[in-house]
Amino acid sequence: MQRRALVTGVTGQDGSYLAELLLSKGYEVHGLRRRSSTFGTQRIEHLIFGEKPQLHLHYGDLSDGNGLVRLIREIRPQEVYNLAAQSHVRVSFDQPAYTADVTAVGTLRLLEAIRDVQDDTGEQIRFYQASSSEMYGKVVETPQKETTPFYPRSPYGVAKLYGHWITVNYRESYGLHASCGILFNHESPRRGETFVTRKITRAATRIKLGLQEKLYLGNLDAQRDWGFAGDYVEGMWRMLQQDKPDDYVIATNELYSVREFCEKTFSRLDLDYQDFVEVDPRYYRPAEVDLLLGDSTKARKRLGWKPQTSFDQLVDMMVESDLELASQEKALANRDTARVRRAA
Ligand code: NAP
Ligand code: F7E
Repeated sequence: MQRRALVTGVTGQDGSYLAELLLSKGYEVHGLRRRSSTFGTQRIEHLIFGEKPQLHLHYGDLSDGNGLVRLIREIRPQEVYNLAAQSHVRVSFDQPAYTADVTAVGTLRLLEAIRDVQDDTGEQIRFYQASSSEMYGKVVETPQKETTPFYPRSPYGVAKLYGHWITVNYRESYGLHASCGILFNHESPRRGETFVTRKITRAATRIKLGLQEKLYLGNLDAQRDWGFAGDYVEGMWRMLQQDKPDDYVIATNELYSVREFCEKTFSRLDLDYQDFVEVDPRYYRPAEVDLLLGDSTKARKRLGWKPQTSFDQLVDMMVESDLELASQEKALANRDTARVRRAA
């Protein structure tokens, strides 16, 4: 029997990779999309257009509990992956209540919808919650593993901690097959452009082609455990294939600083980052997370999961993709200049 999955946050970085993975495994895949004045489906266009659309999109929002119940009743998924969130840490300081409503209470609304429909139909719905290493925040031990106490440092981290614990609580209270993936930072050419890695690869490639002069960043000394998003969605899927639900850290177990990410990216383009990168305190956060380093031993042992992409390969992949994007931008700019010259 073909399995059905619902992915919230399907238009985001992870949603697009997870949808591809599930489709490759033969799932019927449904995705939740928000209404927006623009399309917002760039990352999944290859899955929704074309001769045979593969991905079924539904309008919905984590702030609309009734809509979630209706949708789950209609789709009757066996697996639900909750990837939707206001996911930007810096933005969560500007929009703390909104972040709590979507990222924290939104998870509760989805769990309630699942519980309602599961009770009515008697069919099990397995649930994945996108928990985050941001919950460790001001870390109390290094590296961080499943048993490390949490100490969130942002409204986002606090909201994710609520989503995490309410998922654990619904598992323990109602016997839901609900698992949390505590994922450390993961990046890709599809990463949003305001997260630091993509901001760096986008700017460095534009600088290389003469489209930009400087790159303004905040704390260059912050250290992160950066993996490839395409590898991490495999871990999400594996969690829901286990007989028993549980929580797992997914990480590379390697640490680099923002400064090292800059060095690596610019040198890949034969440039010295020190000539182009400037610190702008506007990008500092009211409370910073200095270091996040994961220990993914449990996922490696129990799920047989491990990262397939090295740090260097990740940087190469992002630089190559953004160089192509910058070339297209340059070609367009040249064409427009030629058009203006002809018209003058
Ligand atoms: P992302 O690219 O920012 O995607 C977030 C997704 O959530 C988008 O599809 C977005 O829709 C959707 N969304 C936002 N608000 C919503 C709402 N009110 N109702 C329904 N959908 C909403 O994030 P990502 O990097 O793919 O991360 C996926 C999940 O993992 C997030 O929950 C994030 O917090 C968590 N996480 C990420 C990382 C990481 O390093 N990437 C690490 C740990 C945990 P639009 O496209 O319309 O904006
Ligand atoms: O920042 C520093 C910044 O925004 C990383 C989300 O996916 O991962 C992500 O959250 C570090 C921080 O990611 C700039 O201060 C310096 O220390 O790329 P980021 P994040 O905050 O770690 C976690 C695991 C999630 O769950 C989140 O959803 O880089 N930094 N200069 C900067 N960061 C940004 N964004 N922009 C700068 O200019």
